[in-house]
Amino acid sequence: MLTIRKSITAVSFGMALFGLVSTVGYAAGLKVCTEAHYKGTCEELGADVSNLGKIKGPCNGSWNDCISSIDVAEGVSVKVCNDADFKGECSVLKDDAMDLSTVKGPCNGTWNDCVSSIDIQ
Ligand SMILES: [Ca+2]
Repeated sequence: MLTIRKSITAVSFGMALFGLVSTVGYAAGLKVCTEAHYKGTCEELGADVSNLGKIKGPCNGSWNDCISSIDVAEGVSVKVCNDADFKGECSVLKDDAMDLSTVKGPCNGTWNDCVSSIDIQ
């Protein structure tokens, strides 16, 4: 797993969330969090993850079926899948993933606590 550093030069010129903090762009990646609105425990991912179950995280020791929000850099899309190795049902998300419980998906109707692999596009 690659971890990217926040780049202070990559501050997003998009909407500042709640007017408090400007969204930091993740140059080639994204940030995943255990709670909606980029709260809870978060981790930056700089590369595709074919199996979140192998990434150390807060849900039974991994990030599998754990993600509730995904902060995506401007211009970056991510494909999320509900099984490892980009299998099962997949959806492409743009910058509207601040609350996966509102995004239609295969786990009780949403993508909340559902993502098992994630492909940065
Ligand atoms: Ca899953």
